[in-house]
Amino acid sequence: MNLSPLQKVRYEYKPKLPGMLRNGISEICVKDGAATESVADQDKIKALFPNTYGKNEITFVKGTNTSAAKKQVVGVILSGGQAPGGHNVICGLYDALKATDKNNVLLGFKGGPDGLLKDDYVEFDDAFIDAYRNTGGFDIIGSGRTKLETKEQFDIVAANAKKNGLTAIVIIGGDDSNTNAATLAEYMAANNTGVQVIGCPKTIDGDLKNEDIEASFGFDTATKTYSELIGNIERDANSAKKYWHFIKVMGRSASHVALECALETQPNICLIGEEVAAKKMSLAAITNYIADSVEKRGNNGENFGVAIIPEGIVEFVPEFSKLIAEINELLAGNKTEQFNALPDWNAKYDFIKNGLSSESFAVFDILPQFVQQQLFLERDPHGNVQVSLIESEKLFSEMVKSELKKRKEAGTYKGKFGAQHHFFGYEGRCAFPSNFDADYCYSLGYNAFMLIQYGYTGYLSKVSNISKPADEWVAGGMPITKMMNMERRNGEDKPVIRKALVELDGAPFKYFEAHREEWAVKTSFTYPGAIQYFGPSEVCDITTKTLALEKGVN
Ligand code: FBP
Repeated sequence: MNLSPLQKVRYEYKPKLPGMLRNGISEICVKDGAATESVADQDKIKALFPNTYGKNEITFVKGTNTSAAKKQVVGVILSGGQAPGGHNVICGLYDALKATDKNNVLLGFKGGPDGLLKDDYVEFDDAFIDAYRNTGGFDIIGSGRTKLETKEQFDIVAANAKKNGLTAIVIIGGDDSNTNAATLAEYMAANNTGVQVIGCPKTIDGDLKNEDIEASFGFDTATKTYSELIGNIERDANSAKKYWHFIKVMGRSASHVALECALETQPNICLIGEEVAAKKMSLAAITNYIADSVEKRGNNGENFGVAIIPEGIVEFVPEFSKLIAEINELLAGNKTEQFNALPDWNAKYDFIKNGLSSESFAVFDILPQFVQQQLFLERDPHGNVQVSLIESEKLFSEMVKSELKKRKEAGTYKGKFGAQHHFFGYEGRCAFPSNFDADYCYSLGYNAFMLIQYGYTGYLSKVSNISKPADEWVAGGMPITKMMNMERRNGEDKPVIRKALVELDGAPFKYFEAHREEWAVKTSFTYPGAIQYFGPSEVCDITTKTLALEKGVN
């Protein structure tokens, strides 16, 4: 393998463990915490998870290790979208497993949940693991998005687990994957398989968190990577003084990534989906909000700026969600073929006009034609519009352009408007993990093995107090059912982990709200620069602004 200089030296990095896990395996014991309840719908969740519901939170503390000696054969999967640090979760898991007993075995199932279903795995050894320490990506075993939810699937996983002598399975994933982990844990317990299931909180989106899980891994590195790029663009904008940059950032649903990037770079505009939904903002209202900033800055001679748009924004605009729902209906069944057979866009436009309600058609009609057509081009496997493919950064810049034209004609806007568009998503998901993510992920993996060794199942590996230096981190476990509630999915009530959206009364949003009016008019950009791996702590160990504000630390 060709190694870059950074890759070579990152292999040598020794991730930091929480203080209480540093004394060696023989010095780790369990302190029981309080019993837990699900975040909502307690009776229903309890009834669905009779073997794993209501268990105690636990913390690991220094003391004699009282876990029973037992050969462990652990299977691990990476599930869902890539997030920086995934390799280190596996490295931490491997190191704790081998430090406990060198005869223990770690199997990596390939391609996400499919690996468990197809019994497709590799057995890790030192040389294999050493080639992935402190590196980005999920290429060690790959990932996948197959949902593990049916009894048939669980039967197959149980049979493969039995065949390989698995004592535990670790699922490294986001809210959907950890919902699967909870359901699989319950199945394994109900069927006395002896297989424990432990989850690890992953997702760059930052929406898998609660008072115990302070951050999902990957959020730190991904937002620092996007913020570096946004800062560079801000500096370019401030140098050339001729473009407005519309930058969409990943985050399928929640706007945590956009908010963190805004706190790090102080752009002129950042939309927050959760606020758009709470205020029931229309597309026109959002357009006017951005156009006001462009107008004021243009009239001050500053014909440039930066606007951050969260990937999931359009689904938070009530009128747009309604339009999408009507389009899904309009093209249901064989009507897609009928639509596609129409000779040209004019005929299609008439079909749409006749099929939509007058309110939804009014929304459709103000969209730029490329978005109108995009809505009818791309469908997901269920025949629905693929909202994530809508180029919302272009949508808003086009709408702002038309609005500014009107303002120019009315004589209120005197500036010039030229736009550039960017989408930052995949650029950040496989970056070399920051020191924080390298340490946090290694600790999550190491800790996951301690949970296995002490016999827990249906738990999420939990490392908290993470806004402080690693020696003050607290390691333990939280029953996954604590995060669950009932939600409607495909016409059925299902137990799922509740997604943590941006809280509009939370400190990160409040800080942004208090400053955004000034940022909208006055150039206030900040340039975070690249992630630093070596050097003084004040540049190498910067906590995300989100976590710092939530925890009240600077
Ligand atoms: P997870 O929730 O699985 O961590 O994935 C999040 C994410 O990175 C989103 O930000 C993005 O919308 C999506 O994955 C992209 O998915 P894909 O890799 O399938 O294109």
